[in-house]
Amino acid sequence: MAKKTKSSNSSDEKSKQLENFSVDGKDKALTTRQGLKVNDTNNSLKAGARGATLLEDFLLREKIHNFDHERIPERIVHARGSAAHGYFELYESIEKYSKAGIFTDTSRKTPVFARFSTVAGSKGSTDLARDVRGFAVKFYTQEGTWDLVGNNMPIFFIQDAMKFPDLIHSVKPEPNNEIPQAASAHDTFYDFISLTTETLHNQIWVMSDRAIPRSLRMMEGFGIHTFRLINKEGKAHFVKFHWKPKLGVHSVTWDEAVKISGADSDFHRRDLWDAIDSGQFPEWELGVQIVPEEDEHKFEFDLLDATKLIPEEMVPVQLIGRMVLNRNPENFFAETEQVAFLPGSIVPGIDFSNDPLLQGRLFSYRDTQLSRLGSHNFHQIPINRPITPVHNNQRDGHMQMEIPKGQTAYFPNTLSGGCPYLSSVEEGGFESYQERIDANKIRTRSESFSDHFSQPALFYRSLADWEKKHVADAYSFELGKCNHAHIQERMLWLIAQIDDDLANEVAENLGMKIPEDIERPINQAIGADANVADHQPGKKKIYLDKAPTLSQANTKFDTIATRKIAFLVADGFHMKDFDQMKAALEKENAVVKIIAPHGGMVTCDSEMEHKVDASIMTTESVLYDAVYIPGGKKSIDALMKKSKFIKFLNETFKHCKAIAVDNEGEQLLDKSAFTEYKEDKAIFINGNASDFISAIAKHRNWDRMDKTENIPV
Ligand code: HDD
Repeated sequence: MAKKTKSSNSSDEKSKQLENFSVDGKDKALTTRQGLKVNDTNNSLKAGARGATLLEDFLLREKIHNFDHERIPERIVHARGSAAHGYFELYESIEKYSKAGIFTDTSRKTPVFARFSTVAGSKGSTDLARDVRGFAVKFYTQEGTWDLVGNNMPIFFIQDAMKFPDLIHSVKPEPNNEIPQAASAHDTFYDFISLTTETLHNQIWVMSDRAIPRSLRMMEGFGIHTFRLINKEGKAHFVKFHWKPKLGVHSVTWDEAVKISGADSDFHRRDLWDAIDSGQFPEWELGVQIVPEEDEHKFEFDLLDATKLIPEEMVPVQLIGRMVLNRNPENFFAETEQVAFLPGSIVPGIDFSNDPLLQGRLFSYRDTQLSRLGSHNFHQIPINRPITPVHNNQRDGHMQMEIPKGQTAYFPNTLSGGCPYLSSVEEGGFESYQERIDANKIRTRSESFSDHFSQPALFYRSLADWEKKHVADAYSFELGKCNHAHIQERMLWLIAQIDDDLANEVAENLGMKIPEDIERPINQAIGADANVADHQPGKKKIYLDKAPTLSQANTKFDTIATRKIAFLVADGFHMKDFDQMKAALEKENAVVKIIAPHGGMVTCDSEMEHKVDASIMTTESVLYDAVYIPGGKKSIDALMKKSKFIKFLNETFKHCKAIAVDNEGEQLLDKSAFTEYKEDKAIFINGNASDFISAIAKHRNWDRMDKTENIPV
């Protein structure tokens, strides 16, 4: 679809609404919560300077009392998250599919609040855990709030919400010893996975690089479920939602993830905050895959099965608008911690499908907010308020913030003129899609959900060789952490249903054999026993040989904007080299960071001082996308004296990143563990900046992988 050209509304009603609730203590007197001005918040009231503290000290009691109750229960999943405000704007109306204002009115800039999260880890765990990432977007539309609560992977582990507690209990720390934190590499998870084979598709995605994103700004988002779009005539189309990041889809290696978690467990949170703070606003395009209802059963998989994706090669993603995140929260707790997303929050023009996973979610989110936010009035918390008027007869309860007027709290009524009144569909009143259902009440799993292997196999076949290697390494790490051989063996057999080479490589790394068969039925949990033999490559169930759009090798590599480039310097570095490279990189909106043997200032060969961004003692190579070393004998001699600079270089090489050096900088390469590989195509010695920039834009030079095995870091 053509990009929108005309300018959009600048009014951001949500920011204005939040401003009404914002409090700023700048140039204000300190007070109690009762508004009483305080003249001493440093000492408790005592019976004499050295006497006992007095119970009457209401200032002490209020301050400590409040402090004691500042924490609320963390989210039961997705506890660790980071969020930002922004807007969504439509390129062109898709009114033939949906009557939703957000999908028909191109003059709007709809305020949004997006929260990204890991799933398994506690609130204080690390950003770079190997995990799915939550991708939740709250659209404050003029017809009410729409919450699109997705993930960064297009499918989910399970098909029926009934299995969610089991899935989460299996991946969270084990109940006897609360180990491990923020990790799926343990027995209970793979015990459950190997007995519930519908999980294998999302599970292999978690073994891929998708689970360790370079940045929250460099990952896709998916609504996962099949939803419905409803147009003005009441006609429905099935739809799947996609978020396509402007910066492409890029990941770190597992070795980087392990080290980043130690060097900066807030890596993603800081990256998102800094990008917005510096005006490098993260951006995604919203895409839709549209399926006419009459085509519902044309696929080899069931659209209601959340463990299946629709390959873009079968139904293209139409890009219909963009989301730009351009404002950091004012207060983490008030906004990011208290935001409550509800998949059940929809607007006219959008509706649900009978996906059993979605159906269960429609209950759970509202329910969980009660224990998390403490009141059914959580929607009155500023960040959760719609920008549209709220009038109904729902009343009272803890923390009721509004003062309803009038004598009635019921409908119908005469005493309030029948108000708040009902709205017709034409006036914007919501009408559920009238889907015809002709079935018996039954507790079962649809036979159409029983293919658990074709799509994981398709995903794996579609990966580039370097991605496949990362999957094999990930399985070897994860299953290597399991202590029960029978669980490892089950998993090896199941992986062999996806790909023999993969299973053989993992089995070799585990020092195990792939069993001939495993105890059946596999799916004790759901009774079905998907006959895996049907799903070997080449068998009837395979509908695509490959789906190239699933591979990160086919993402965008057209920018180095916001990439962080480490400049390794010491006193006496060549100003000319430094200036030229810095100017070239910053012209492309990359971020240059000066790393020196010490903090404070570092002086170049023109006797000018430069502020050091990080001393080598406080930073690691894994926090940067590439390295540059300007010349200057004195500087290079000083760097050579610190082994950590050599380690920094060796790791940068090992992680297949670009390296550029000028003049005497080459001497540092000569001290590295990869001197024999100086001809590598992503190493530039007195090269030109544009080649270095192109190499950085390629994210990693994966051709180098076979040379990195012996790099000792
Ligand atoms: Fe969920 C939170 C995404 C399945 C029940 N979920 C939560 C969040 C995201 C998702 C992004 C964090 C929202 C935030 O930032 O506050 N969840 C998903 C996706 C799913 C999914 C994409 C499958 C397609 N979830 C799922 C199921 C259930 C839940 C099947 C229950 C039956 N999810 C919850 C929850 C959470 C939640 C327990 C915990 C915190 C919250 O709701 O607000 O209700």
